[in-house]
Formats: sequence, C-alpha cells, structure tokens
Amino acid sequence: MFSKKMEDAFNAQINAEFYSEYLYLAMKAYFEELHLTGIANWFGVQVQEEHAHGLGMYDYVHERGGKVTLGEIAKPEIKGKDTVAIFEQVLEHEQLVTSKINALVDVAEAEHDRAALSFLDWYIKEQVEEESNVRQLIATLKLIGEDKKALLMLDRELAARTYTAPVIG
Ligand code: OFO
Repeated sequence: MFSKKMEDAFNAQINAEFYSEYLYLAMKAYFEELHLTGIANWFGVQVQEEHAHGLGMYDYVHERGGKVTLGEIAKPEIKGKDTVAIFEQVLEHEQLVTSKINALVDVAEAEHDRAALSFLDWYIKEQVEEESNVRQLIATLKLIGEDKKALLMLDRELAARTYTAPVIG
C-alpha cells in the first residue's frame, strides 16, 4: 500500500528533480553564451539526466497507484561568479538533493514501505556518482586556474559527453 505520506514525499522529490533540470538548463545557457560549448554540453546531459530522474519517480508514483501532483518550479539562480564557483554551486545543490533523497528514504522506512525503499536504492547510488563527478570537475578546474588553453582543452573533452538513458529502479 502506497501511503499518502509516501505520495506527498515522492511528489516533493519530483519537484526537486525538475528544479535541478531547470537549474542546469540555466547553467547550460550561461556557458553557451560564453561560447564554452563543451561545458554547456556537460550541463545539457545533466538536464536530460534530471529529467529522467523526475520522470522515473513520476512513473513510480503511478505504478504504485498514487497520484502525481506537480507544483511550481522555482526560478533558478546562478550564484557562482566564475566557472569554479558555478561547479561548487552544483556540488552544493547535489548535496542538498542527496539529503532530500535520504529524507525520502526515512519516510519510506517510517511507512515500512519496502518496495519504495528498494526503488530508492537506485537514487542513493546515483547521488554518490553525481557528487563524485562534480567533485572531480572542481578539482580539475582548480588545477587549470587561469590557464585558458587548458580550459579550452577541458571544454573540448566535455563536448564528448553523451547522454545514456538510465534504467531506474
Ligand atoms: Fe537528480 O540528481 Fe542531480 O539533482
């Protein structure tokens, strides 16, 4: 049985995933406007991933016989003033999402919803990967520092990132 508490918690997380999509779309635009198209591409893949994360939960709520309720998506705000600071904002954001997924797991535990717990395992692992990828990029960007040539090389490398639809759950 899919409780109302579980349904509300999943709906809140669907909103958080679509907010992530929107935030990364804003960041993609930022880098596109700087003609750093490889970094923009990296964000484009993030956008698709977040969309899949949101839809994965959307489908799951329906699979459990629940009701999807979509709320407002907040205006995304880019706080970072340079590339490193923007990726630091991404890491902070992913850490926040991790804490939200953990809170969702807490609800599933309190509701004794084993099916939801098993479904959410995928998201827990995904968050470890998301945070690790961004941490790695921040370290690389810090090494690059003011070296424009090295930044362009990284940009070229990130241009090769492609999206693979995840198998969720
Ligand atoms: Fe959905 O993982 Fe990022 O936010």
